[in-house]
Amino acid sequence: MPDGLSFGQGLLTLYCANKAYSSWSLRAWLALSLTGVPFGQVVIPLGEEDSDEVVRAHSPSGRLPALRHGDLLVWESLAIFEYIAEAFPKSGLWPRDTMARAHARSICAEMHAGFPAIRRELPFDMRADDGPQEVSAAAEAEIDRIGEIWRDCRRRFAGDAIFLFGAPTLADAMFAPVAIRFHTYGIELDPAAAAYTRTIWTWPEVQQWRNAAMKEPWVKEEFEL
Ligand SMILES: N[C@@H](CCC(=O)N[C@@H](CS)C(=O)NCC(=O)O)C(=O)O
Repeated sequence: MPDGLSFGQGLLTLYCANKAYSSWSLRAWLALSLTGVPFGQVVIPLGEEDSDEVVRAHSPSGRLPALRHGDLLVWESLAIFEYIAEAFPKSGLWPRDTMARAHARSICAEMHAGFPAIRRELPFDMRADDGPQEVSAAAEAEIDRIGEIWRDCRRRFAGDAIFLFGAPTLADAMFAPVAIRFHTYGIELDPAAAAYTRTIWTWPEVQQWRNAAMKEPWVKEEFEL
């Protein structure tokens, strides 16, 4: 039976916010793309008069992304990750090895819950070309911690491959937006972190998302640096 069909849930639709600004939407979109399964997408621009109402019609939290699979609705990025991994088990979205999988879940949870200085000082902006940015000591410490996460994963689980656990997984989807920030804001990185940042920036799916972001008509200064 093809991957996912046992769920029999009908159409998959991802509700995203602006591709230019929504790091959380990108994560869910990358996760779905990793399955290779066709899915629909609806982009709801934030910062418009009716955005709140339209988002709430599709996501009870009032935040995006949200994923509809037939009658089923799932929101919050980590819940979406777990649902997709469960619905498409053959796609290998989490590493197969138990220890690697526990590690991947830990770093995804850490990314999901943390790194407030990076979020505040380097807002996600797929179209940014502001050049090198000065950041606070708090952001520097978070950048160092991310470098440590990437180094540790690659050393322990990646072998010669370029993603965190060898083949691309949900962990790469989770860390992609921060690597994109490092690229677009010209953050100085050690060679290993710079190499992983390049891996993410040149990931064809990331470039596909960027091309769509470049075509979006909405420019919202409140979301930009
Ligand atoms: N914890 C949520 C965060 C989602 C989130 O903050 N989404 C932003 C877009 S990137 C949003 O919907 N913002 C709408 C608003 O704040 O009104 C998740 O993991 O999915």
